This record gives sequence, structure tokens and C-alpha cells, in this order.
Amino acid sequence: WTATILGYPRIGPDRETKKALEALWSGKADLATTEERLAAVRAATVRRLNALGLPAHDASIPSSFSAYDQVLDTAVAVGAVPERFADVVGPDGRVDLTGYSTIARGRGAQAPLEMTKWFDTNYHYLVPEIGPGTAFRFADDRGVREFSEALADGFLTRPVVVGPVTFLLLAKAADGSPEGFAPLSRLDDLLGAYEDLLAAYAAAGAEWVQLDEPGLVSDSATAGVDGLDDLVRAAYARLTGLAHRPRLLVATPYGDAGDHLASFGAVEGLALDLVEGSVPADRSVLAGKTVVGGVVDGHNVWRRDLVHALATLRELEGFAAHVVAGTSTSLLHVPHDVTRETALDERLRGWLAFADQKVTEVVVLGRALADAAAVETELAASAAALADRLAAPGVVRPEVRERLAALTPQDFRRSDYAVRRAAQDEALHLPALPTTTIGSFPQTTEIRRARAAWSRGELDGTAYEDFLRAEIDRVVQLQEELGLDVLVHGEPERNDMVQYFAEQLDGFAVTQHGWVQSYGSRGVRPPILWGDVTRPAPITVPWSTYTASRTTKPVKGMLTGPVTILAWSFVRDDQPLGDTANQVALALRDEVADLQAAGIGIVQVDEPALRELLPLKTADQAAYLDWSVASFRLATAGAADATQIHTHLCYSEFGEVIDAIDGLDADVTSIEAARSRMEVLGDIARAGFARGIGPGVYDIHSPRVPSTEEVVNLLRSAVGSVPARQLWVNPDCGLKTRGYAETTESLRHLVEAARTVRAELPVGS
Ligand code: THG
Ligand code: ZN
Repeated sequence: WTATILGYPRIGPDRETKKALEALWSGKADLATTEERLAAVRAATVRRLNALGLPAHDASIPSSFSAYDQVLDTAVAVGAVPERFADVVGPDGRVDLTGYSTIARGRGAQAPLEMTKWFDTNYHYLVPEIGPGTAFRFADDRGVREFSEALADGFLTRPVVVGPVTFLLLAKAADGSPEGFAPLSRLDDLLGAYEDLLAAYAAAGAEWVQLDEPGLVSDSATAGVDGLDDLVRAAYARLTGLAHRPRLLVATPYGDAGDHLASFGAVEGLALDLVEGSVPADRSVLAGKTVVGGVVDGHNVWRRDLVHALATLRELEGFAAHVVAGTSTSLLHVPHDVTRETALDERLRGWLAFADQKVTEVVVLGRALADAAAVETELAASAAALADRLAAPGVVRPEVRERLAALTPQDFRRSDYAVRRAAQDEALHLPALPTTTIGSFPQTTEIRRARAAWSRGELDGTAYEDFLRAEIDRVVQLQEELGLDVLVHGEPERNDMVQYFAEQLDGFAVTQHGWVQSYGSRGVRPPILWGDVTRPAPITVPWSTYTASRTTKPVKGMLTGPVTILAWSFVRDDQPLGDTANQVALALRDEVADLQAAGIGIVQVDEPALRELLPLKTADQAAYLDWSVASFRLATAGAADATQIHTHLCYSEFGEVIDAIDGLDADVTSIEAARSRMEVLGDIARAGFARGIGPGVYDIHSPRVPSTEEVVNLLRSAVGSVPARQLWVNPDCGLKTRGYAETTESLRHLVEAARTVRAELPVGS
């Protein structure tokens, strides 16, 4: 082979996988029909990859399908299904799609596997639960059957499996494991299952199997593991020592595997990420191997400079036995096909490469390795696209550059908190333990329908705005009835907290079909941030001022912060992220100023993704926190002392970023805390955090309604660890995905609980 990709989107160009799964879940389709639909997605994928230039018979087409998640697939394949799901495992060890969905999504008392971010991407995987007693065995042969299905169809593919070391590094200790138990201690036992799996692939005719070992590039995955390389060396010595096995290609996407590469021993192939990582300093690790040079970025949507990529591949020649052009990661992180984006500006479209275009890029590079002259036209075209992008209007806007260049430290700084606090107390007159929500209210079917009708042109702009105002009226009235202290408008006008702002700012484009899997059947359509960012007109001001006109209570304006807008978009790669973040921050700063001028005294700037974008390498984290915190401050520091700035963060692991949260200098920070029963408040008190804090008092990710008593207890415990004058009372995230029935009840209990605990506070607090 001369070219390959490490994996391809599984959702289907029209989200066929999502539709098939959701039909199964809702009872509209049976198992057999669902399996047929998924098989059709796989068959179309191999045909497409073949048509794009990956040969049918040499293992360059990956078999990388997953119905939900590749880590769950691996867990099921090696028998690592937690005890509570014993009923979904068949006598032959197989788990059917219904059982597989139960593990992923839960059922009744069977809680699903936990979900968390996959390396530095926006994909989320299911966390395996491994204990001392997990009985590993090659249990489910779904992957082998998928390989055989493609072979019968005329395609010799290369199955892709999560490698054994990464599988255990990403797992967590099952409940009830002894203190200090590490899943990695089970590596030896797990390898037996991998040996049988590899033997089954060999028996089915597989020539190569790809084992993904990205765990080795992540400092947080490998933190605290002693003797990791010895373990890796022993594991791969065992796998390569098997008598009947396919050749092994070990892939280390999402970064630089550095010194770990030598530990893969006698594997026949290595796939290196040459976008985030680099050509190994010690090239002797490549000797005798097939080396896939991952020079085409699997993370972003920009066309590659193929001349430059080819030069990088040439650095491997003479060291590797055979060089293959490849992607840095699976293409799971990018949409299918940019040619379908007919509404996109044509010039912009010419700069973009989605999955199918990236396949073409690696195919061209593969041909270039043999004979660069044969693809001269393609190489020149890629250089021309890049040059066109650099010179295009809007990519650089002098007025934006000048504004950035003129910034001084003062623009990033507000008055001392004590001064702000006094001004805000006087302006807002809030009670102790003020109650509020995170911002969004339930997105009902009627809201979705109205938005869809409006975007299809069936509902005109005036009628749509009337509908939204009526919705705001309802939400305001509900909040007044419930007795909440700080009101929101409920965000009925927003499809998504990032896409909405991208649609209103210059410098961004949005797609029609650009879906990317977020987890399971769920997807997002990340905007494309291609140029310098400006705000042609106020965005949220009309909605917030309308809301304020309907109530005498304070209204909180709602914005998405610069770091989150970047984290959930495809971002230009021609300048430092910090510069791009500051451009977005300036647009938001203007929005904050306009809200304030319109009389909105509280503005929340959400940064749920602050923790998400934290680099995998510890050495890179400080620089990241510097620019991300600075951009938030730039967005908010223009606010007057009396304007109260809130922020919201979604994750519970605050330890790693607590200094950054402090650095944001928001007046009030709301966080997820209900599931950890407020333990996070201990961290916050110890860190000396002195500003307002709203630990979420109930978990909005489930429809369960908390009792008043339960919330009272949480608040009493909060008052025990943080001074009452710092505390706010709110749910732990936005209410967008909830229904009104449980939302109303839950908020009623929240307000009652706040009143109860408020009455218990000593006078004057
Ligand atoms: N917005 C954006 N990115 C995100 C999140 C977000 N990334 C991280 C996290 N939140 C991911 N979580 C979700 C949760 C729900 C859905 C997607 C990602 C979801 N998607 C709908 C689906 O697939 O059917 C589509 C929604 C739509 O029509 O736009 O439900 O909040 N940008
Ligand atoms: Zn949240």
C-alpha cells in the first residue's frame, strides 16, 4: 500500500447510523432491520474509499466502523462487560445491538458506562470498568464478522481495534475494587483475549490489524504509571510472538509517542502523527517497518499543503522499509464531504478538505512518493489553494489587527473584587443565597418546529420573532411564579450555544451537512472560523432587553465565551489560537458593553469547554491557560464595577484548572457539583477562592426531581465549607435537554430549599 487513513466517519453522509439506532431505540425498527442498515453504511464506506483511490485488496482501507463507540466495541470484544449488564451477554459471549445500547445508555437501575472526552478531540468515549475479577476472554466477534462481510464483498480491509495498553489506560477501576487498584495491572490477563482476537482475524484472512495506542501520547493517561515502557515491551513481545497472526500496525495518533515507540518491538508497522507529533529523533525505531506518515490532519478541515507534506514523508525514507502516506488521526473528527456544501462560499470551499477530500490527499501523496512528477498538477493545486486563502479578503482585516495591537494590560483587568462587590450589592439588592438558572430552558418540540419552519422559509421572520417573544413571556412568568431571584430569557432562539454566535459573527461559516459524531448517535455541526472576527450588529441585546421589559427582577444576559467558541469550531490554523481567541473576545466585549448600556446588570459568559481544551502534554498546559484565561478576561473586563459577570463551567474535575478559574476573575462562577455531593467545594475553599460560587444543587442530566430536603442538605453542607455570602443556588447546567414537567418541580424545590437555608443564616450574612 502507498496511502491509508486511520479511520473514517461512522455516522454516514446523511446520519444513517444515527437514524438506524434511534429507530431501534424507539421500537420503530427491529434488530435485523437495524443490522441491515448499519451493514449498508459499512458497504457504502468501503465502496466510497475504494472509489476515492484506496485499493480493494491490500488492506489500505480500514475497517473502522462502530455502531456507538470503538472503546465500547473493544470492551465487548474482550469480555469486559460490567457485572450489572450480565443479562445482555449471550451464552456465546456475543452482545446484540440492544444489549450493546443498554451498556451505552443504561436501562432502569442499570446505569450506563460513564462517558468522557477522547484525547484532545470533541469525541466522547465510554469508560470501561475493570476490576481484579474482570474475566477477559475473546467474547464477541462482531469486528471479525464485519471484516469477513467486507471480504465477501470483495474488499480486503484492515480491522482497527483499540490497543490493549490504551484500553486499560482509559479504563477506570470498577466499583468495589481494592484501594489503589489500577486497571493496567490486568494487562497480562487481557492479552490472552487479544491473542485470540488476532488469531480469529488471521483465520478470517486479515493481513494487517491496526492497534490504536494513543494512550501513550497523553501525559494524563500515563500519569503515575511506573515502568510503562517495560509493560508495553512485554505486551507487544507477547502479541508479536503469536504463531498465527496478522501483521500489526500500531498507531499513536493525537500527539508524539516519542520514546515509547521503541517499546512496540517487532510489530511490522507504525502509524505516526506527524501533525501534532514529529518525525522521531531516533529514526532507528523505524528500521525494517512499514511506516504510515500521518501528514494529513485528521482534526481540522483545511486542505493540506501537499508539497510540504511530501517533504515530511521524505524524511522517513531511507529509515523505514516502506513509507505510506496517511492521516494523523482517524477522520472520525471531520464531516464526510465538502462538495455537498453548496451553500458555502465557493472560494472558502476551495480551501477545505473534509474526510473524502483528505482521502484524496493521502492518495495523491502516496502517488507522489513513487513519482512526484505524475501528480504535479495536484501538488500545485494544493499550494494554490493555500495561497488563495492567505490573500483572500476577510482573512486579515486591518481594523481587527489594529485593535488587537493596541490592547494594553488594562484591557484585561477589572477593579479589585471588593470594589466590584460593593457596587454590585448596591445595584442589584439580591438576597443571601440568590437563586438563578444556568440560562437555557427546555427546548420544546414547538420551539424546534418553529425554528425548522423559519429556516425552511415557511415561517417569516416577524412571525418567528413573535413566537420567540411569546416563549420568553412564558419563561419569565414561570420564573416569577417560582420565585427565582435572577431571571434568564431561556434561549429559545438558539440552536446551539456556539453555532448561534457563529451565525451572527463575521469570519465564521456554518455548514448544512457537516455533522461530526460527538458521542453515540449524537452529533454537532462545528462552524468554520476562517477569517478575522467582527460583530456586524448586536446579537443578544434585543432578546435580553425584551426580557427585562417583562419583569422587575434582574435579568442575566447570556453569552458563550471565546474559548468555548474556539473549542467547538474548526479554527483557522494560520495564526496562534490565542490571537484568534482575542478576536472573538473583542466581539464579545462589544456585546457585553451593549448589554450593559441597555440596562442589563448581569452578564454570564459561559466557558464549559475551558477544561476540555487543556493540552494532553503537561508542558503545554501553562501556555494554554495563559491565553485562554486572557481571552475570557478581554471579553469581560470592559464591564463596569456594578455589572456582575458570571461564568459557567461544566466539568467536575476542577483540581487541574482551579487556578485558571480563579484567574477568570468572574464575579460569580457556577459549576457542576451535584453528582460529587459538593465535594468540589472543599477544593474551592482550600484554594482560597473568594468570589461568588454557584455549586449546582441538582443534576440536570437526568429527569429525576430532587426533593426539597435533599437540596436543603446540600446547601447546608455548602454553607459549612464556603462563606454564605459567596454562595449562589442553581441547577448544575442548562435545562435545554429537560422537559418542563421535571424542570418546574425541580426549580420549585430549589427555591424552597434556598429560602429554608437562608432563614437559618445568622443575621447580617
Ligand atoms: N455544542 C457544541 N459542541 C458541544 C456541545 C454543545 N460539544 C461538547 C458537548 N456539548 C457535546 N454534547 C452534545 C449533546 C447533545 C447533542 C450533541 C452534542 C445533540 N445533538 C443533536 C443530535 O445529534 O441529534 C443535534 C442537535 C442539532 O440539531 O443541532 O443532541 O452543546 N457545539
Ligand atoms: Zn454545564
